Amino acid sequence: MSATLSRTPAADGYRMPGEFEPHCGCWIAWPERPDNWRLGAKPAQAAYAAVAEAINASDPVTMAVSDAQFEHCRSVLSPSIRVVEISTDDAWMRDMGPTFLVDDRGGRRGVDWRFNAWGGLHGGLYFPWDRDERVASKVLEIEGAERYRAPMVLEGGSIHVDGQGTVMATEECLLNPNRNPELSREQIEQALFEHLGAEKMIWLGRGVFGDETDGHVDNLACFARPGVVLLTYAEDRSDPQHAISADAQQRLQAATDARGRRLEVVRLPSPGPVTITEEEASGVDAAEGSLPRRAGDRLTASYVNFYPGNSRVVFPLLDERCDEQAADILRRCFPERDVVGVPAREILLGGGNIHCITQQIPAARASSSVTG
Ligand code: KQY
Repeated sequence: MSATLSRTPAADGYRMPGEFEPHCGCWIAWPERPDNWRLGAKPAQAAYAAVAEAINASDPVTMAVSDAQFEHCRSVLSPSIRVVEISTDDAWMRDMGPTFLVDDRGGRRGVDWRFNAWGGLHGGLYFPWDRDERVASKVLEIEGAERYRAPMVLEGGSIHVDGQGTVMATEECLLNPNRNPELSREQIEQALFEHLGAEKMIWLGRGVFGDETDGHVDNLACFARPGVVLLTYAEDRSDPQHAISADAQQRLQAATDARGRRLEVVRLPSPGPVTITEEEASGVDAAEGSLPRRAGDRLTASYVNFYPGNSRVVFPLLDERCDEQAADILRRCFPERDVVGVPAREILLGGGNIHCITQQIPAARASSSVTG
């Protein structure tokens, strides 16, 4: 394992940029485990490959894959996608991967958070998770980026930043005793500020109804740019998601960001409810310690779970009754980018979506005042 930096990113002048800022690449990991992905992960692999190709047209993609799947993965993906061998336990690069940071001198480093598979032995989604735990340091090694080892459990999908000092997360996830039971709310905020180069926290309450990650913010809300938040919103008052979205909207409208701005909230439709079919459930292998998949269970479908690439926004197609409406809203939020939908049901069946399986590398840029 590579050496770690001894100070904190904030002390060294590093910050996590907003995801809507320019990228120089994107990492994804190849799905394989049959107790999370139906039919030996073959349909999920096709869906991941489609996402990788869609993003690669905008941001160069690197795919992490096991030795066992290397040749197959290499043969499926375009030659311009880099394929590297890394052992993983599953395929959620957002959560096990590093959080990349930049400074204003053209530097790029990364945070390697502790990972416990979304709750460890108290509600976590599988055991063991030691290969996932080592992924962030390997990615940073390959990217030639120095590493900060954070003293807390955190998944990348549980935070969003505006790149200008504001962090957004849910209480359901970050304050869950299955992540950092020894840390108070204030200590968690402080650790986030030190590792993301931020100074203002916006706490939302619960994440999307039934989210097996304990309510990651990346299914509920994200920054489209500083001052503008996209929020998944269920209009149907009888849907349990309605109260969750309404509460999030209220909190966002009452908040100001790190620069003192009020936030504009843009609603994205809530698809579905989307549920798992008998055929889909029966294709997943049962295994001790893995989350069972049952016919009729509601899936955590959300259009907020998109990837904002440099020239295209890649978003999940989830419900043909509202896919086009979601695309229109995203086009209005990102008028300079193409908005490209990719069929994402197979990723959703595994418990997440396009944002959860990706990890952007921000472009490193020296600001002119530093370079003179
Ligand atoms: O959505 C995510 N960020 C990860 C979901 C993990 C699901 C494992 N079954």
